[in-house]
Amino acid sequence: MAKQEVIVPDIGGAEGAEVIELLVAVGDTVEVEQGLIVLESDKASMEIPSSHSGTVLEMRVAEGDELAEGATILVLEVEADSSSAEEEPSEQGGAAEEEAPSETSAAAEPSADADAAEEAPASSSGESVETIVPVPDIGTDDAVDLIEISVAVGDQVAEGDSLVVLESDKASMEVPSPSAGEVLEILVKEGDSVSQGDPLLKMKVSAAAEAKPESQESPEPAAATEPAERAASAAAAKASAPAPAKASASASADSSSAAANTGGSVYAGPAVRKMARELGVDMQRIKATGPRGRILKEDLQSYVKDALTAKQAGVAGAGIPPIPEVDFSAFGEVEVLPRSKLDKLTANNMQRNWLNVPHVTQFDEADITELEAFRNSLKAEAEQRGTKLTPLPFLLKACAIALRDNPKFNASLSADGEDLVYKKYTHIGMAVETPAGLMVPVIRDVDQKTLWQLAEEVLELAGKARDRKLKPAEMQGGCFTISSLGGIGGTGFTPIVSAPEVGILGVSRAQVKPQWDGEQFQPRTMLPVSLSYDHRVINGGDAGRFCSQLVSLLGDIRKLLL
Ligand code: CAO
Repeated sequence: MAKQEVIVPDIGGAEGAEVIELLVAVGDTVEVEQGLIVLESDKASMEIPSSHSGTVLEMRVAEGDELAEGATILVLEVEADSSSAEEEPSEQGGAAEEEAPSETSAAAEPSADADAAEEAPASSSGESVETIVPVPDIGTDDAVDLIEISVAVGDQVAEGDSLVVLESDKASMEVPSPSAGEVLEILVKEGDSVSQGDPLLKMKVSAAAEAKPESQESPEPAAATEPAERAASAAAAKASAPAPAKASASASADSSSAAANTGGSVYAGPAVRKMARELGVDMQRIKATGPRGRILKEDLQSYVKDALTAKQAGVAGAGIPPIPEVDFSAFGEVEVLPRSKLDKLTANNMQRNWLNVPHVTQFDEADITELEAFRNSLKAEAEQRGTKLTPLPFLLKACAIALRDNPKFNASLSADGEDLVYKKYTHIGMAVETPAGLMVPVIRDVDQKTLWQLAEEVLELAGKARDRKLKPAEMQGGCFTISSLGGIGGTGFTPIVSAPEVGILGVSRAQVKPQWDGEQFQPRTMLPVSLSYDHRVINGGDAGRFCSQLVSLLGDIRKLLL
């Protein structure tokens, strides 16, 4: 057994490529050519394969690190005669010796480029020359698909601007312009299969710009190439080919791996992926408009713009697609009336609560036959008192007791979701329908009030709501809400929790129904109740107990005294 460092091979001159994914961990057994990490520069994403087989002893990199050629990725424990991706006899000598030789780099292989690159005559002024930009070294001899042409004839491009996008089954990469200039002719079309050295397009570039890369990029003697060829070589060298060297010829730029960080198998170039990751955008949500479903930079930009606009309008939800706009007048006469402020506020609150709270609704029926008999017996007294005794005060009283005995229903989640805030008071909101919209005044300390006090307060607050005389304080501090449609009708409904409260009771219209008493059916007045709750806080069992107790209290109002 021996230790073997695995290093970043020649990655086409991409300086400071970022580690975006670790594909192995300490203890893993890896094979030769198995992907170890995914690197991404602003031009390409690439999977770096292992040069040896063995067991990972030590990871030397972490996600987010910036690596250059030669950096150690990890240390393997290898068999003494471990196979490697390279055939150099000197590989066992250590990391430096494993490094793929650079003779296969684009700039060092003038022949392929030279074959492809037409020599172009210099312009009459001598200041600019025509040159052919070929497919650079793309780390494989196989043909790859040309999936996007990013420029048009006549475009002025800057050095480094993307000219075309190539994609193999393992990599997608942009071919940048070797220098500033004008696109004269496009020699390929989308969907073509191209190989290293194939001509892509003809450009007019300044002679000075063309001369620059020669000294910087090409190790070849100047005499070996004419200016146009040198420009082509420079293009290849600069085109951030992901894997020009032998060791990295199989170093696939695995776009799907990169995609995993931003949302699975999406079809996009590395620059777009990088931008999406920086912005924290899940790429699977982006509508692609590029060829073959490719996500373009413009698609990402319009996604972000839409998200921001929707957020400002308060309708973003969780990235939920908007409801399409319809021209209703196309189908008949319409009248458009502005919504009240209250309506719009309620709509926003409802949507916020609906989207934030995982709702469950528990249904039950209370036998309120005795309650109704008692309530009817008090009608005259209610009138004398100048009030009205509906089922609602009984419901308030019963809920106060159920809240006391099931304290989770009287709690709220803390803002960070870490704690539950148990309230030691029992303030219950009551939904009131008004011409202006829905209002929810809050009756305070329900547990401490008599039925008559509650009846008076229901009447008073409902009246104030309808007259729009409620003060803000009278609508704040609720722990729980009752929404009673009993006076209106219906057999059941699912109310929306008013977060940060965690429960709301819906009350529907009582009906006389046959109930089996063990021997025969009896006509009983049954009150349907529906308890919606925040399932982040309340479990089904909690809700079942709350409802059972409520039904039991309403079924025998003597228990309200206990
Ligand atoms: N079953 C049968 N009858 C019922 C009942 C029920 N569950 N609840 C009330 N009633 C009866 C009352 O006893 C009253 O009858 P009488 O006049 O013969 O006594 C009649 O229905 C009307 O009651 P009410 O609605 O005036 O009084 P209330 O105390 O029941 O309710 C209030 C008060 C303010 C809650 C109610 O008027 C209201 O606005 N409800 C609408 C709430 C709402 O819109 N919820 C939906 C919110 S989400 O969109």
